Amino acid sequence: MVGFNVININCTRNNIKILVLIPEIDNSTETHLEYVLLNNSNPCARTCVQNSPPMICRYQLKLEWYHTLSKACYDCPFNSSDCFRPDCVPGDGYKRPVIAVNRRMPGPLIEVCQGDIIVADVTNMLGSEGTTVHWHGQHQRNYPYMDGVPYVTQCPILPHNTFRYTFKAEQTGTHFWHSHLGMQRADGAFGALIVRGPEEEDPHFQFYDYDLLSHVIMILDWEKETGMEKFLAHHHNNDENKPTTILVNGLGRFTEFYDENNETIYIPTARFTVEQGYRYRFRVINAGFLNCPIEVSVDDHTLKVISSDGSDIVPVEGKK
Ligand SMILES: [Cu+2]
Repeated sequence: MVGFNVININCTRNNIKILVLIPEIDNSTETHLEYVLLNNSNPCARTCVQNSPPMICRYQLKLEWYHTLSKACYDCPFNSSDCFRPDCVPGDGYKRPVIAVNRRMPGPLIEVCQGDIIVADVTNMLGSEGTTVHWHGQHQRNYPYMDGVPYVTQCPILPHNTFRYTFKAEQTGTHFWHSHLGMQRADGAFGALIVRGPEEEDPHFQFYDYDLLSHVIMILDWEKETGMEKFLAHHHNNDENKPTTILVNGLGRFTEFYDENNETIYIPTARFTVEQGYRYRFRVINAGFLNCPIEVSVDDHTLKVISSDGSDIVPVEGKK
């Protein structure tokens, strides 16, 4: 049985109000391992082994209005390594407001094993608007108040407040988390949520040699305007909904810059390294908001689709 205990409401810590809902987790048969984060690595990102104890996986997500090519980007794209500095959100090179999570877009990648408990503290630093986070693909059957649907399963998290989401990752597959309020997702408030099971329970395990986090592809239809401006123009003024560009893992090739030799350069694009002769599982997430479906292809390669919307399917070979 899983229930909820409200253990602490509106307590004050560092002047931030915290609302904490902790599910009662039946651990009579399970041992939960907690960890202390010592560096940027997350021990929950591990090989999932059958019958091994679940872990409690903690995350902090800070949503904040931010800007592409901010000062943190230094000389990006003229010095391309500057584009990968901490807190630099390059986008497609066009300067516009974004909602960054932990000053990144996409936000942090969450990678757990089925049965792990995700504890995510979401802090709203947006200034004057509410927010919630929805865990796309998780059914939340025992955790209805953790679904992140504003006004339905929770009140929006108010500015300068933190809400703790606590739930068990039950559905395996390629999922994502995203803001569920207004057009915040369109402006960048999303990230991957990968839930794996043990390889013995994966019906498609024989189809791939590698399943690496570096092969998660997050796609977003990206505009010069904010999501709300684009949506309103499309909805009320017959404006085009087709995007100016598409970001892959937050990077796009759109705005032209000229180097000292007057040659055109762009923001670096996302790169995925593979070695010839191996089969790689790519996990594709369309976080787009005005365009669906989106076609994905890899030049001179075939793609075998083994899973869709978080469910394994009878494999389909992609045709050109
Ligand atoms: Cu969703």
